[in-house]
Amino acid sequence: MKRRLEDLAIFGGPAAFPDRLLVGRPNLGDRSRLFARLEDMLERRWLTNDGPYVLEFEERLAARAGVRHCVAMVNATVGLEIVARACGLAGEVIVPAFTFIATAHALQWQHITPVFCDIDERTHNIDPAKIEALITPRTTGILAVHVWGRPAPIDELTAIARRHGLRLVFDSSHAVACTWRGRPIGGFGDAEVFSFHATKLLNAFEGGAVVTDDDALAAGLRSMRNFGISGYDEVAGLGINGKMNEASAIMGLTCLEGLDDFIAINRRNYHAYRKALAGIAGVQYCEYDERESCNYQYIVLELSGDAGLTRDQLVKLLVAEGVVARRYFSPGCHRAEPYRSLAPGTAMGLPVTDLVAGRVVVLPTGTAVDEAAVEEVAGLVRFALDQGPAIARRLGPVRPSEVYEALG
Ligand code: T4K
Repeated sequence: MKRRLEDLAIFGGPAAFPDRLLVGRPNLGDRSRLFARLEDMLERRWLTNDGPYVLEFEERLAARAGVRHCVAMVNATVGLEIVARACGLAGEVIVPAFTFIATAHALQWQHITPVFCDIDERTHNIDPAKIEALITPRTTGILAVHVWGRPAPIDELTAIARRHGLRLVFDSSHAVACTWRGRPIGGFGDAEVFSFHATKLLNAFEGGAVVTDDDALAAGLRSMRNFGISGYDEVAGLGINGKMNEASAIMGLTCLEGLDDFIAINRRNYHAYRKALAGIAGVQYCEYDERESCNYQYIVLELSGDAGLTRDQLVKLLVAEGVVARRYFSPGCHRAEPYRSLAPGTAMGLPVTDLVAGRVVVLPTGTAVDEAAVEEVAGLVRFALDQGPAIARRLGPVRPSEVYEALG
């Protein structure tokens, strides 16, 4: 435990985590099950293209999400691109800027303009009250995000989409195993897209899936995912290669079996952090609604102006200690290229996104993080903020580009 400023690594003390504690360490399932399935895959010599493990993964995911169709993809970004095509999205699509850049890129990559909407300061999700002013004759849909796995305002979004004849798709990358009003995320809007990237609750090394109850849409997704091929030597339309391979499905299936354990560990860490960080001036802890199923995959702090340190000062200090906290999602997509150059005006119009993006700190959790580590990280945060003004004076201002300099 650090007691004096000199104990802090940023001022020459030893790092609390010399081996580094990272956000996003993968959750790994049972290795023997994984290897047995991989052996079986090799025996079969069937490695991709609708193999038996992909089909099993799709079936289990569809059942868990309570939907008729699950179409596994190579990753969520390609899933978003394919669902955008299959839904006929074109022109402009309304999307929050407070999200991972993939949400916006999936549209722009297909020459669909992402029209950035501001967020709700309390939920970090798209603000439905600001959507209708952004609708133009070119608008074809809304792509909302369940940020941190906390459901987007589903009722309001559904009503707006209906009223204006828009498609509604959810980027549900964060929301595997979460519910809204007791119903699993996955069954809302026209379709939802999950990510199974290594850093996600459920990982398939890389992977994603589009889930939907719409039979025609599912058929379109399956076709587009496989070059539009409709049979031996027959191509029915335009498509791309969005297929998940068998090794990914095997990892996904194995992690699916461990999912409840992963969530229990995340939940334990969430509560341990909440207890250890309670009552620090200027710090707000991002809470989950425990009347719902939550996956607790993101531990998010928000630092306000009276925290004593700026967000970037705190993250730099943590990085020096070996705690590689992250600033998801800073800056908002509207301030990243190409959007900053394409539509410089939007930067002025997203004050809440800018505010939240300037405050957030994501701390490490997951199965690689035990309670002792949580205690230590929370102790560092508490010490740093208790000593905020003294540290800030000694550290001086920290520019965004300096925060991760120590990592090389
Ligand atoms: N929509 C949303 C809302 C998303 O959050 C994401 C992905 C997507 C769409 C797109 O989904 P995919 O197409 O990827 O399926 C990471 C992930 O790469 C990205 O998938 C994820 N969001 C995002 C939130 O985080 P970076 O740029 O932060 O990655 P990187 O390399 O810095 O790694 C993150 C942390 O995880 C580091 O602390 C290192 C650690 N890590 C990473 C990997 C890959 C490991 O410990 N082991 C690993 O194998 O984007």
